Amino acid sequence: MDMSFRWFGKDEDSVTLEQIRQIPGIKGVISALYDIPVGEAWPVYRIHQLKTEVEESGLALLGIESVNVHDSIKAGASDRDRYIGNYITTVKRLGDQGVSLICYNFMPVFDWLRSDLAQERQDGSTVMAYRQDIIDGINPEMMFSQMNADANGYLLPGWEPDKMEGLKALFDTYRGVDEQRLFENLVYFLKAVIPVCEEYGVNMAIHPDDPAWPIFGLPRIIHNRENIMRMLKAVDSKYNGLTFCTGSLGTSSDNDLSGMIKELGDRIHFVHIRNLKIHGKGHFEESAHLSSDGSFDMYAILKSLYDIGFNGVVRPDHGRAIWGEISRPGYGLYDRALGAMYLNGLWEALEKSHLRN
Ligand code: CS2
Ligand code: MN
Repeated sequence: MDMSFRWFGKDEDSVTLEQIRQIPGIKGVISALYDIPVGEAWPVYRIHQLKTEVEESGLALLGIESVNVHDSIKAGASDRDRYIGNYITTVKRLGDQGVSLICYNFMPVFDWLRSDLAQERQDGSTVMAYRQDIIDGINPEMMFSQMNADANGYLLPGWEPDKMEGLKALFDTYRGVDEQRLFENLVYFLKAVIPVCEEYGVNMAIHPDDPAWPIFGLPRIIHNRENIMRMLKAVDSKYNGLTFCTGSLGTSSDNDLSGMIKELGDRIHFVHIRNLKIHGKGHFEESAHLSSDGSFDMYAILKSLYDIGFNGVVRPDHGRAIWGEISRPGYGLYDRALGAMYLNGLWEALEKSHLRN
């Protein structure tokens, strides 16, 4: 297992590569070229620059999160082939430079959603939280304003304020796109991209929907055992895999996280680990990684990964805001570093108890 840390680049992150390097056990970072508009091919020199910058700090570029998929591809619009062509160019260029992991998602229009980016807990820390009744009473435009106002000045992927202007048109492109159509559009995309991944040695790892159900009337199709298996079977190549994100799949108590890990096996290329405190259906808050702080059994999750022989890339996911740190919501240094240490500790115990038995 390679422990990694997400890094948004030196202009966009409050956390530096030097700080990340001092977290014990971290082998590398997960990053992206955040300023390249979605749908454009990534320039070779920019990929090279990113990789060099990371390597010069003593870390490795372990993967990209995300090479985002243009909405024309997701909606199956008439210009999708052009964007798929650009995507393939990016895959080839990343593969050429030794990057072998791409995380992406297939959520229409938005990325992850929370009703509160800084809910205060009893100990004075703040966490991101979700309440369906609040989301039900809000429209996407209001949501944009709220998420951006509360993001400490950072841009949240999927919630770029300029998107708001074209939002109506964007929703219109999805008219008639139900779950089945969205699935077909995903398969169309994968059938074009996966053969290139096979040739260039690049694993595609789709990120599950967060939360694990449709929002704002838009379909979502990657959030439970059945629809993930269906996706993996539709393009049955090892390179067509999954980012197993506990905090996304775990928003629904119907998902048995440990059981899913065992079933998905070697199609899991990337793991995001965080814990949630589930208060009820459609109501949760993020918590510290420690099992007893939330609703998930972290030991069981790591043990399942250990049992399937997982040797891919892991990262701590969203953390709490603690010790007065101001950062991009969910992506401060302190709580994610604590998370990484805890996960490393569980992993060490698993390895050593296995050796002893
Ligand atoms: C991430 C997602 O911050 C997060 O919760 O897990 O934003 C993730 O990067 C994207 O969905 C992947 O495309
Ligand atoms: Mn995630």
